Amino acid sequence: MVALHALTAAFLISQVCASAIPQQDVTVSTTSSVVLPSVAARSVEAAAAQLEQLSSWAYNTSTDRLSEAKDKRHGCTLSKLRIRRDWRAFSAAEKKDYIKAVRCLQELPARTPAHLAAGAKTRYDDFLATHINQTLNIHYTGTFLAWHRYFIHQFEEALREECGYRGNIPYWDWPSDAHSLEKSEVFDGSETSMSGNGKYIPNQPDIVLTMEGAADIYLPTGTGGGCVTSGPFKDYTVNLGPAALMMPGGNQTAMSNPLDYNPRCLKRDLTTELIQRFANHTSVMSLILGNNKIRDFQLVMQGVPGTGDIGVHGGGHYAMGGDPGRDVWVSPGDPAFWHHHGMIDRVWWLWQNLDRKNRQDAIAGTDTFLNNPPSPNTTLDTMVDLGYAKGKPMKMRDLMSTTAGPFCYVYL
Ligand SMILES: *[C@@H]1O[C@H](CO)[C@@H](O)[C@H](O)[C@H]1NC(C)=O
Ligand SMILES: *[C@@H]1O[C@H](CO)[C@@H](O)[C@H](O)[C@H]1NC(C)=O
Ligand SMILES: *[C@@H]1O[C@H](CO)[C@@H](O)[C@H](O)[C@H]1NC(C)=O
Ligand SMILES: *[C@@H]1O[C@H](CO)[C@@H](O)[C@H](O)[C@H]1NC(C)=O
Ligand SMILES: *[C@@H]1O[C@H](CO)[C@@H](O)[C@H](O)[C@H]1NC(C)=O
Ligand SMILES: [Cu+2]
Repeated sequence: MVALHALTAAFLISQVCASAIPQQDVTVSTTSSVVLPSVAARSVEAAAAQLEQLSSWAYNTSTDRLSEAKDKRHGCTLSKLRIRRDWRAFSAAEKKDYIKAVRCLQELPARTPAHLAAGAKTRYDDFLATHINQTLNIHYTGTFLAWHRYFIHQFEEALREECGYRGNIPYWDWPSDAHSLEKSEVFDGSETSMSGNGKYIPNQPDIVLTMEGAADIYLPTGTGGGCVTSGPFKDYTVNLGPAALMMPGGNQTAMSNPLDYNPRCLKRDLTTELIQRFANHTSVMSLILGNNKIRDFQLVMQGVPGTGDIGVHGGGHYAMGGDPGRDVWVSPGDPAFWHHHGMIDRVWWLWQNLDRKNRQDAIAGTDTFLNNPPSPNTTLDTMVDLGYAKGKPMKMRDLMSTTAGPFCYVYL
């Protein structure tokens, strides 16, 4: 296995040009007369309206293309098209079906051989083990977006094929929760949430993300910190990790082998401020409209090292807080991971739709975390392999479109 402890984020900064990324306008050619925004609105309300418009436009163009048979490769047709929706748009019964299926995966036996990951006990853990095993090859790489697109798709397939789920995976619309994560339908602790906050631990010092050659990033702690106390995942155990868990006060915790068995409660530390700071409506719109090149788009989304910004991707993860929310490697161990990455995938989809010709197959980066150690450029022929989680190894080329098969979904 790769050197797990290499990820202190300390060695990373030297690899990246941390200079400001120019904000450019997007020119959009559309058959309809709709005028799309080209610059993110500074007010949160106006940016929210922009996101709504863009979302509606992307949905319309995607479905129009399908009805015109432009995307019918591998048999994706309008009648087969799946529609992924905001968790808020799920009915209570739909939410319960999804939660039931996730819990089912957490009870089915693992397929990962014990000698490869002794801690993988359940089918859910198979996904977690794959993510831990490949962390340094799927973040800050050319594969980041497509790998996670395939990963959540296969998770959805597992829910459907192995647990009888009939719906689609949801997304968590972070910016709409920027006023209060405690009241978010994803995290409110009710029977229809992904469980709520951790038990409150007072006086927790900040989280500190350290990077050599760059100022430390201080992230506030939240309103929880301990074990999750309510909702469907109250008694769920996280079996693997930690690998690089950021602790209040600046320490990191890790197992010598994070694939070993280490059962413990799910901890959360809901931190609304991190959504306000890094994943508000303006952040989302400026990410989408201000970055024409895939290199910039994916880097800004994950946080440009050295700028103090952790991006919408980091914002969502650290806002859940706790264990494994603050551990990049083990983050799929939090059952809200899939909601978060649904939104990540949606934002990429929105960005791609603005200029399909140039963005559909755009890839930048290499196969290693910030190209450390140096590795080949990622290309459309690079293989993505989810190990014992689910699905065959796939070429990047087949993971770039959500509607050209094998995928057949859009976001609403
Ligand atoms: C998308 O289509 C619907 C229904 O035809 C229409 O009401 C809406 O305005 C369209 N959205 C955009 C942004 O064009
Ligand atoms: C981890 O990755 C290696 C190299 O690709 C692979 O041989 C091994 O089976 C993987 N282990 C798990 C648990 O997926
Ligand atoms: C961090 O770890 C050191 C060494 O184990 C320990 O002395 C210190 O108390 C820890 N700090 C916090 C805030 O937990
Ligand atoms: C929204 O997020 C951006 C960073 O993405 C930040 O600069 C800005 O201050 C945030 N806005 C508010 C109102 O917090
Ligand atoms: C890899 O990508 C970089 C940046 O686009 C480019 O300069 C370089 O020539 C590429 N290397 C190879 C071997 O294609
Ligand atoms: Cu990941």
